[in-house]
Amino acid sequence: MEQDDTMLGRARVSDTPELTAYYGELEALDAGALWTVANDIEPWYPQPKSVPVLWRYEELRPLVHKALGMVKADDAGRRVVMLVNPGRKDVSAAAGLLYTGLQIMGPGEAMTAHRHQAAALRFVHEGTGAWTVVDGQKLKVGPRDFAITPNGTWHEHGNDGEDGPVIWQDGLDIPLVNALDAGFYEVHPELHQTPGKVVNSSVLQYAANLLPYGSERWSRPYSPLLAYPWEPTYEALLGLAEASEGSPYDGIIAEYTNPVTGGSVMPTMGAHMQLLRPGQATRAHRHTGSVIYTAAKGHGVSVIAGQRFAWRQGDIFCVPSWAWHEHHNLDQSEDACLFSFNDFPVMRSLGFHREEAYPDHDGHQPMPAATGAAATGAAATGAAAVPTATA
Ligand code: GTQ
Repeated sequence: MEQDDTMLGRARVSDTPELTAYYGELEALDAGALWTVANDIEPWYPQPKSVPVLWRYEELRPLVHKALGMVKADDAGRRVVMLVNPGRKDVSAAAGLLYTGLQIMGPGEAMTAHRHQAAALRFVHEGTGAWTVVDGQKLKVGPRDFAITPNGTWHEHGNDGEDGPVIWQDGLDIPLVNALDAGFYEVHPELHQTPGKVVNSSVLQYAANLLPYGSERWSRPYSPLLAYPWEPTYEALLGLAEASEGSPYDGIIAEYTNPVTGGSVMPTMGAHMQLLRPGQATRAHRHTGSVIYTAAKGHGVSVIAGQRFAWRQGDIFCVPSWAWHEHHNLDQSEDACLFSFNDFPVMRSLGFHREEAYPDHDGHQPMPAATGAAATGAAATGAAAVPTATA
């Protein structure tokens, strides 16, 4: 049955002069009548303010570079161009309660150390000299590597490459932490940590599906492995593609995990890498939780809430909570890979996780025209026809 707000059991009180006066009396006492807002604050299903958006790397990159010349790292703290969802400007979110941005560091630059309640993660777009020190562990990261900065850990970053700037993408749960009024921030008393001698020590310890001696004593709520290099990740996806069908909604998808628990890398944010086979078109589904995607390899189209977004390597796009979405690899010979991060751990731990399959059209949303009107100026248009084949 279609549900609407005129139903019995839903608020449906019409204004009268007496009621309007009454609402004024309540307001004067910092109170209000529930039935005037009930249908808004208890929607039938999620009503995100976030809209689907695609940010083109090609368009952002020159502006990210521009900041390098205009703002000193020491003055900016972090030199980052944020990606702001038109519906979430008030909280600086890219979607839902997730923040993302592109951080640029010039050759030889180093940022000071700080720590905060918000958790962070990094996905490297370009440059070979990036390093980060997280709780005293120096990590070197290159293109398509993924790294985490769990909440409360001291961290500082830099670029010791000689061949140009590093651009990496930051993902943080800042809007979530602020929504819960739980934010704290501290600058390191010495401005820098003293890193341990062994670079990438957690990567060296947690290799090849082996849990090292002593790992049973790891009791922190985040992964002891702090960086996940691209090469073994891609190898694993290729193996998975050979050995399994994968997900009808996401293709060959795997979650970056805490090796000790098998759970998400951090308590508030999870991350995945997925591979779409050549020509693959996934079925549409929707779920609670917001997702920020980055095209790590190849090119394709995603249909999000009925709108078409064409992406290529480096582009970033978001799927708001409960929005239908499906992904298409447009290339008939090359695979495509999408990195993504999400707030699923929060949804799961609070019992808010829900998911459903798109019921019609063989699991696909009606395909919008390639050059149709887009919801936001950043929406992609103009891609080639989407194949219907699935692997
Ligand atoms: O690297 O610590 O993009 O604290 C935003 C806030 C990066 C960071 C951001 C941050 C950081």
